[in-house]
Amino acid sequence: MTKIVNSWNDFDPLKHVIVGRADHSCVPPEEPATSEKVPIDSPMRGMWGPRPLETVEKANAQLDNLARILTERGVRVDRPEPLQWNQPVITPDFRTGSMMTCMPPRDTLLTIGNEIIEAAMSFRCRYWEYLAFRPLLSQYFNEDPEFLWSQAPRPRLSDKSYKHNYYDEKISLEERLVRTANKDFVTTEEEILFDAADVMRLGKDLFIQHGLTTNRKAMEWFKRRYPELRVHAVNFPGDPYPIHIDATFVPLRPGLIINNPHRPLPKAQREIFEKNDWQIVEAAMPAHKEPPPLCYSSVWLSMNCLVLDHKTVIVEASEVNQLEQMDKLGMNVIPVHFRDAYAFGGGLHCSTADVYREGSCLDYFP
Ligand code: DAV
Repeated sequence: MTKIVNSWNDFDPLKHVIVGRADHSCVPPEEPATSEKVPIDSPMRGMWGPRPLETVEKANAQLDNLARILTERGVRVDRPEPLQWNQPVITPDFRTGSMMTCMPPRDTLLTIGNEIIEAAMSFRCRYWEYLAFRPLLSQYFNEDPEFLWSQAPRPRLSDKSYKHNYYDEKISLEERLVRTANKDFVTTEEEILFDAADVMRLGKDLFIQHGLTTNRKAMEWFKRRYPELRVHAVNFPGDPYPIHIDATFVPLRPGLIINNPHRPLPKAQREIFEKNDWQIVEAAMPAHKEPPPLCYSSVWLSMNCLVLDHKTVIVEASEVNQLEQMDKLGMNVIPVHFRDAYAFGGGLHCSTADVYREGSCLDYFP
């Protein structure tokens, strides 16, 4: 029996990781939590159903290539078992026409030390997504006597969990920004809701983004569940669609974070970093003006990198500005083509989930 699961941050040496798969991915029908995210002028409005096979194959080729590169560097890589996502989800509380994908494992699985938590996600179409990871989690449970396998309280996702009419076609970008500034999001405080990708782990501290996919009740749950850790709510008023922290605020090594210049961390929230001599650097501008077709995420997936250790980072190969900045920041950069996977839920960080990194729970903000 060996120790399989251990990870306290996103930068200590990576030894074991899950890389997503795009098989059977669908564009989900609109639902209260997602309609908010599809911009009004997007050709994706109103569309749903299986994604074109050719795009699935291209994404899988890049995911397989990422897995190969990691394996060659000595990282153990596991892959989920996708379900047939083109099936409705029916519970006593809701019904929706299809599921989505299991591609961005970072949204579903949160590793804190020797524990992996299946997140309490707010999208109805993602209700069963954790099932794709169950064979792996079961295997870790059998192999590692210290592995804690957890699930956050399952949300019901009834109509009470969302603000209806929150979404309105006529709402302008300015109004969206006012909503973000006022912390007025589509979810209510009816139940605990969070995506794992809203949680940035830095040892003893968890920085959790309050936004469209994570509510206040989730913060309260984390505080009670982990009394030995410090939980900080963070928010980025510049983001009209605040979903996930990993294209906004990305640690590269102890003491260094890159921050999306369009979504700066507010002054009051910067204090804890500055007091502890952490440097917050504005991330380089994305190389692309638009995300690829049928993509939910913004061009800022440019900064959604996968850090392998304090000196090594994988960056998307066409993101020339980000590559150059990483180099200047003293990182060895491994460029990997990954844009074909973006539409399936995100970049290099999104598409992976930590199983094992060396290192322990350090206090970076004493
Ligand atoms: O900028 O659209 C994407 C993050 C996906 N995990 C964005 C956030």
